[in-house]
Parts: sequence; C-alpha cells; structure tokens
Amino acid sequence: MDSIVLSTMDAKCTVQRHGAHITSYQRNGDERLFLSQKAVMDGTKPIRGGIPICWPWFGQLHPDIAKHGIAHGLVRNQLWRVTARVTSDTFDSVTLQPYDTSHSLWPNGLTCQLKITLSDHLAVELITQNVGNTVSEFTGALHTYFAVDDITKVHLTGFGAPHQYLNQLDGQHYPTPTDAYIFYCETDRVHMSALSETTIHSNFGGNSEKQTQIAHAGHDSLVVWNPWIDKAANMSDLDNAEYQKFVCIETAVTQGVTLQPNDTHILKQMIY
Ligand code: TA6
Repeated sequence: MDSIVLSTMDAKCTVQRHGAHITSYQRNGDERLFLSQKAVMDGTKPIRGGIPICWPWFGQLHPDIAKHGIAHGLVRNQLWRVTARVTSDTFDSVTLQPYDTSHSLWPNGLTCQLKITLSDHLAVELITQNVGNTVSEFTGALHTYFAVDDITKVHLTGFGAPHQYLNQLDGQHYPTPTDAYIFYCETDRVHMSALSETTIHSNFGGNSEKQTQIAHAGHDSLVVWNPWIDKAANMSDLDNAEYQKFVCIETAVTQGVTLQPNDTHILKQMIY
C-alpha cells in the first residue's frame, strides 16, 4: 500500500494514501495506535485501526443512510493525493486531499483536506472549506484507535465536567459517569460536550501505568468506543481477542456544522 512516513528525532508516523489513514504513530519506539492484525490493506475496505477519517458524515448520521448504508462517509475508503509536504528540523508534515469528489452524496461546495504534523506531538487536522456559493453542512470524526495493553485495566479521565452522553447501543441519553470511567462491556458513547483534554490511563494502578494525553479542538462531541467480545467476534477484520488491545477516543462533530460560503472548519486532535 502506498504510504508516507513522517519522522523527527524521536518519533515516526506512517500514513497510507488509502483514506489518508494514519496507521502508526511511534514516540521513542512506543506505538500509540492500534492496528488490527486482520486489517485489510489492499484498498478494498477501510483499514481497521489507526485513525479513520469520517467525513462528510459520522456513523449513520447521513439523512439517506437507509438507502446507501455507507457508514462514516465517503473518504476513508478511497485514495488521497499529497498536496503539500513541509519538513523542518523540528517538525515533518504532509497535507492530503481525496481524489474522488464526484459521489452524488458529496456536500455541495465542500472540500476536505487532512493535515498531519509530527513534532513533539502528533497533530491531525481535518479541514473543511466551503468553496461554493450556498450554505452546506457536514458531520465527521477523527476515529482514533488508541493502543492499550488490556482494556480491563484502562480508565479515562477528562470526562468529568457534567454533561450528557448518547448511548448508541440503546439510543438513550445518560449523565456522564462521575466514578472511574472503566470498560467492562460493549461501549459506544457520544459525549455531547467540547471537552478539550482527555487522558487514557493504561495498566491503571499497576507499576507500569502509561498515560496517553489527547487534546481536542473544533469538535462538539467525543465518541468513546470498544466493541467488546460479541461484536468483535463478528468483525472479519478484527481478531476475536483484539478488542482487549484498543479504545477509540474520537474527536467529532456529530451535531452538524453549517458552513457559509468561504467559511472553513478545522477538526483537530493532538496526541502527546
Ligand atoms: O465510533 C463508534 C462507531 O460508530 C461504532 O458504532 C462502530 O460502528 C464503529 O464506529 C466502527 O465502525 P466501522 O464502520 O469502522 O466498523
């Protein structure tokens, strides 16, 4: 698969041109992202793991989803081309945009770019511009799969500010947990809040606790997902036991962004 490798003194990031899909981010040799051993890497389907780009809609949010059934939009399963490549002694960056904008469901007048910058952190920016002359809207997400050693030894912080989350499993809204945010079953939650910093604590309480800090911007929601045992067993591109090895923390716009002509929106996730 055609890929680009960004590198600095102590970090490396691999981006597949298929889907502009980041499949690896290593800092001091420590892999921060999960990539399924069964990920399909021949360009015939979205890659399971890394950072799928969900645009111009998140999940099932397109109004005609029942007709087309395409989850997570039009760009994660197509080839992107490099439009810029800038390197200095402190950062390495690449910008890409999708080749095929001809789909009938592509929003009028909107363009999409992904800018990836590796420095002392990894910054991923999904840039939407309205180059048309009518109002247009979209939803989307940076659907990041973070690597963990054991999902049952993970807890999340940064979700404490009082807000509601939508449980996508039953369609109901709940207050966000006030006790430790841990995982013990299938979890699929859209936190309706622009929380700006979250942390994944792996091997929580153990002597090898690891923290992954994530900053979010341009979002209206954070999505937290783990398929757990049964759903993982029904995913052909995920080994049955691999659900234990990741948690998705997704910087998202799920409430809809309306762009006036000449407006620009940036959805940004920073991984430290
Ligand atoms: O972000 C959570 C979610 O919408 C889940 O409902 C689940 O469908 C997941 O994304 C993965 O979706 P995918 O189409 O990549 O299998």
